[in-house]
Amino acid sequence: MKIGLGLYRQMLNERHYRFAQQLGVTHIVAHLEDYFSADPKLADDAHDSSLTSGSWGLGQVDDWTEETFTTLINDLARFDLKLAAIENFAVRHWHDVLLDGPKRDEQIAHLKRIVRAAGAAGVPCIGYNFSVTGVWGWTRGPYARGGAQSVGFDIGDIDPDKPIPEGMVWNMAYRDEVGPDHQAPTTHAQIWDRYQRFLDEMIPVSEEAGVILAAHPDDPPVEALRMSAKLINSHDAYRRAFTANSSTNNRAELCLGCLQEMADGDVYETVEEFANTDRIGYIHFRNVRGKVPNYHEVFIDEGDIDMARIISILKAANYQGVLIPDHTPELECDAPWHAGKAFAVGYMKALIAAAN
Ligand SMILES: [Mn+2]
Repeated sequence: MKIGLGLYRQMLNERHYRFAQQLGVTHIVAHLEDYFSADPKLADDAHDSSLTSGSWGLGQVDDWTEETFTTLINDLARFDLKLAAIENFAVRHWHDVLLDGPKRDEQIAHLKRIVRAAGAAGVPCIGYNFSVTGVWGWTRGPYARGGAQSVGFDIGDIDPDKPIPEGMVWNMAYRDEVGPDHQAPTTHAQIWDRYQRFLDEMIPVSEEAGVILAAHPDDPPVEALRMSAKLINSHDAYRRAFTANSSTNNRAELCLGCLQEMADGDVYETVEEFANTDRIGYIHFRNVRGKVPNYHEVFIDEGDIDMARIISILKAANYQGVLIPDHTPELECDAPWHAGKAFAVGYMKALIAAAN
């Protein structure tokens, strides 16, 4: 088992590589796009000025080429860090794959070029979230220990059927003007058909390129939001994703928080099953209290999941992959993002050391 740190695009700089190295993590999961405008949790992080300062970084990434990936891998190597995965395609890469729009085939061809470039550079894994709504519907409040600000999902606090304006996916505009009309609803059958075609075309390329494709579950894992059906919103839906394409290049970006939030299933049984069948790309290691339709994200050591039990299951399955801390509640200090990650990583290191 290895511990990594997820870094957003504006954190891909020397300062954050040193931070990771000082925490004792060995791997980085990198986001190459800026999601700060879309995600309320990240929008708050963006106000933490300690995130953006650094002497150099990857800079603006317009296209994802072999050179982009090689530059990142070489930068990390200077700090004895390895790239575990790229997390998420950009919305501009694949909005019509998600929506079955007119540019769908063109965008699939581009995604294939990205996967081949990643493979040529030595990127082992790309995580993705096959979702029309993206992360939407959270509320914020003092949900974690000591009143720490965190995110939650409370179905009574939102309008779950609020329509998506045309021109948006994942809370982000993919063209200059959005609306005035609303996007057509996406049914359960439609999202699974789109996903099946995505797997059919992408997994063979991922095998040739030697790049694992790892699916994050829906967050929040409800049936539908904004009139768009969710794809991986239950333990059984995750299993169905692997039945849809049996290649072991088809894996999970296994988010323990989302798994626990799901209405069905047992998080320990599912983790054991996926670890023993080579279905884990990498793991988002976080904790939560409650399930859909009402739950709160909490500190790693206060939620419903027994994190030590998860580590012992992974150890028994001889899991050799990477775990990264995922969202954390904000610790009240000048650098809430860094403090939250440092607390989670320290806790993870201790759990692994104790298991060994
Ligand atoms: Mn996650």
